[in-house]
Parts: sequence; C-alpha cells; structure tokens
Amino acid sequence: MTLTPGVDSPTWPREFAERYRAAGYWRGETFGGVLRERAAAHPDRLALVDPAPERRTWTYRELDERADRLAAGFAARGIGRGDRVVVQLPNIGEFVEVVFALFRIGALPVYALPAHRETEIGYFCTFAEAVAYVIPGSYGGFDYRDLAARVRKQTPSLRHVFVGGDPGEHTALSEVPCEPSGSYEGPEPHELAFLQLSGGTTGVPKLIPRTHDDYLYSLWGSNEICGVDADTRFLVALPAAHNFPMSSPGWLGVLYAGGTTVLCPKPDPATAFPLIESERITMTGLVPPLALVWTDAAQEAEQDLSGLELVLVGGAKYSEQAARRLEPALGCRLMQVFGMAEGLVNYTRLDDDLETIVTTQGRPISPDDEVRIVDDAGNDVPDGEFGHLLTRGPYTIRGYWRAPEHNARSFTEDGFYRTGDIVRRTPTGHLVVEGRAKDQINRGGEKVAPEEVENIILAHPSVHDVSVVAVPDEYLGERSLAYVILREGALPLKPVSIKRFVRERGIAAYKVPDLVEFVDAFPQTGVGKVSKKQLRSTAEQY
Ligand code: OOB
Repeated sequence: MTLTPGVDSPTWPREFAERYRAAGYWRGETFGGVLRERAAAHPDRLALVDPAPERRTWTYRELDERADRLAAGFAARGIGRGDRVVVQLPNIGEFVEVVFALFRIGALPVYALPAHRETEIGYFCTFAEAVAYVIPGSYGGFDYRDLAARVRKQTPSLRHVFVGGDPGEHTALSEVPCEPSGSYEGPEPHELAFLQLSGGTTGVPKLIPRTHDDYLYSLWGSNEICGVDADTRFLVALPAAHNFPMSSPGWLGVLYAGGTTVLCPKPDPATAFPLIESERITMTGLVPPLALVWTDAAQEAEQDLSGLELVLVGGAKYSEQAARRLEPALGCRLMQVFGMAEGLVNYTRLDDDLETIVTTQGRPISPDDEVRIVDDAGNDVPDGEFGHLLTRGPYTIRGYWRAPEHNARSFTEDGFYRTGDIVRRTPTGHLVVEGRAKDQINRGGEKVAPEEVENIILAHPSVHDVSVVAVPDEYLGERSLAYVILREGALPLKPVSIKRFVRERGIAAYKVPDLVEFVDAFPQTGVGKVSKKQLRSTAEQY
C-alpha cells in the first residue's frame, strides 16, 4: 500500500504546499535520487567511514551501488513502497546502506534506538504494522536476535528479520543484495520518507511522518547555516537514528552536501578524540552532558583536535557557564541547536556574537518558520516575555501518524504544533528555552514520557499508585524520580525492586527511574488530581 501524507496523517494544506514549492524550499527531490546524483557527480569521493572494529569506507559510487543492490533484494522479498521497516541499528555502515535502500524503494524506515527493548520494539512493530525489522546480531553486550524472535511471535505483520552480522535463526543482511532489475518504482518527493520517533508525553511513543520534500529542506537549510560543504568531515557521536545527528545538519545533511560522514561507535572522548585526529573531523553534534565531558577531557587530551571547526550542542538546555567553556577548551566554534523531531530547528549563527551564542538557543532555519509565543489562553505574549511555543512551517509536521485524538490536542486548528516548550524571544529573534509545559523528562537529551514508565510500575502487584517526575541533576540536567504508593497491606519494598521490575519488563535502560521514593499520598490539585507541579517542587530538594 502506498502511504501518502494526508491519508495516514494530516498534511500541509494545498496553499501551503504550493507556497513552499514556489519559495524553493521543496525542491522535488527524493533521498534515493539525491544519492544517485551525488554518485554521478563525484563517484570517488568518500561518503562514509565506519572505523570499528576495522576501518571500512564507502565512496559515493559504492554507497549508491550497495544501496541499489540491497533495495533490489528487499524488493525481491516483497518489501515495497509504503511498507514499514523497523530499523534498530547502532552507528555502523549498514545503517546508512539499509535506510538508503529503503528510501529507494519507498519503504519507510521506523527509526528505533539501540537502547529500545521489547516493550518499545513490540509496540513499533505492531502499531506500524511493520513487515521487517533490521537489527545488529549482538551489540554492546545485548543479543538483538533473541529480542527479534520474541517480537516476531507477537507481531503477525512481521515477515522478515534481517541481521547485520551473525543471523542466528534469522536472515543475514549480507544475503539480501541482488542484481538491480529496476522492478520497483521509487517514491514521489511529496510522499513519506520515514517515521521518526517523538520524545513523547503519552503512554506510548508517537510516530512522526516526514516527507522527502520537507526533510530534505531541513537538511540543506541546516547546511547553509552550519557551513557544510564537500570538505566537511562529520563525526556521528550520538546514536545515528536520532533526529539531531541525522539532520542538524547530521549525516544526512553532510551526504547531501557531498561531504564525509564518520560513524563513532561510542561518544566518549577515549573513542571520539582519536577519530577526530585520524579522520580529520571538522564538525560534530553533542548533547550537553557529552559536551561537558568533552570540554573537561580536552584539557588533557593527547590528540590533535585542531581540525575541529564547529561543535553543535542541543537536545537539552546547555547552561551558559558550560557553553562559555567549550570554545576555548576545544579550540572550535560553538553553535547551539534547539530542535525537535516534529520539525522546527533553531540554530545560533556563525556570525552571532559570543553572548548570543552562549545565552540563546538560536533562531529558526527558515524565513517561513512561523513561531508564536502564547499564554495559557492562547493569546500572543509581548516580545521578550515567555510563553508556550507554537510553530508551523515548511518542515514541521501537521500531525502524527495515525493519531487523530492526540493530534487534536497537539496541534491548533490552523496547524500550529504545540511544542510544549516555554520560550522567550530576544530582540534579534533568537529563542531562549525557559522551561517546559509538557509532561516529559529530558535526561541529557534522551526524552522520557512519565506516563509510559508509570504504566509499567502500575503493573507491579504491590503498587497502588505512582507518579514519575523530573529531578534536577548537575550532569544530565534532569533525572527521573518515581513516587510510589504501595497497596494497603503490601510488604515494604526497596527502590531497587521497583527498578528491577521496570527493567525486566524490557524497556530502554534510560527510562528506568533513577530514584524511587515511597510515599503515603500524593499532593492534590483543587480538582482532586495528582499535582505533578507540587511533586516536582518537592523533588527539587534532591
Ligand atoms: C531534539 O529532538 P527531540 O524530538 O528528541 O526533542 C525535542 C525537545 C524539544 O521540544 C525541547 O523540549 C528539547 O527537546 N530540546 C531542547 C533543546 N533542544 C531540544 N531544550 C533546550 N535546549 C535545547 N537546545 O532534541 C533535537 C532535534 C533536532 C536538533 C536538535 C535536537
């Protein structure tokens, strides 16, 4: 089935789409087509480096050919335009080959993170009615093949499990490629390219439908702002499936510009710094806790980091003090990024003064990004005052995938996305993130929806009620704290048994509550609901 935006998710009204095309934002390109063009223009330029465990490289021609052969193999196995494929690969070359192969046939990658476990993967596969699931064999001490076997049993739509490595009972990815026969028709630029994951505020994560047209605009728009060109050598230090390292400007932006992407298996300085030196890295993106670690480690680094020109920091609030230390320590420029997988991305600019770079989270990519800052009643606040950030524009979605009820809450009637962020605008149009109205925990850039964790803890036989809130943390920015009320007569529990219970349910480790506290009752609001606001302020003493 071909999935067009507007069918499974709301899309831009015709007059907006026409305007974005006329303005030249939507160029009528597809990902598969872009790779083909770059391979024709500069076949021998280096596109991709996977340094571990032994260095492998792909020129643009090689990447194009391998994506073609893999696409043909997927098509021969019946995977077609509009089919969903859950891709859960770490930072390895196969990730890029697989997604370009899927782009080419118009199948939609659903980007899972390596940290996701049975709860999340089972949900993605079922909800997206995925026909295939792509995994590494065993990676980072975890065997994804066992996870796949369990998910497969519970997901009738799932016909294939492809493994990059020893396949066990599944199919090796290396067996899939075959001679391209031109048997499939590629997607149209206005069609969906993939489904990205939302940070989420609800019991289950939402899927974010992005089209070729809109996402490609966010890439080349980012490239112009960040100065990405064919000489850029970008290190993917964060998980490649996350929207930030993928598109801001990320590995897809760098491939669009004809530059070189180097995949970093782990983001710690001991792994990343030698690569910065040996691969002559010029640019990378980091979340604030990593930026802190890199800033400290750079003082004593033995490696030559002088090739590094620009480090982007985003995903969570970067403190001004930490921001001031980055440029002198790493000997490069800093750019703050405030973005969201739903669309809108803000950058400080290369020619902004230092004060703007360290005290703001940037301004939007596009002149046609519409930003409104409103009070609780939805009225615009005067410039300089803070309020709720609403946005719409040429690369911000008009609705989540197959979620009409949620969409009615998350978008205004005229199509503005309610970001849930509290911001203010400076006279230069830069945004400063002041806080958050949405019920979410931002754990150093990794987003946790309290409701998702609460639902798991509620399944514990001794638990009567639970409320999960954020606690300030010096390093991560925030950590999670679960306030638990035990059932009457239940035997006392230790925090560790709640944590173990959550972990054993098969959920990403970053969602397991950092702290658990047992209480007798929750503070109530006037209307008798649990007051998360009051719980949060109690939690601040931690
Ligand atoms: C990025 O995307 P998501 O979808 O994981 O998370 C988006 C949310 C924002 O709504 C905001 O609450 C928070 O993450 N956030 C920031 C921030 N950047 C993101 N909060 C404060 N300061 C910042 N600089 O996180 C993302 C996507 C593309 C580029 C960069 C980050």
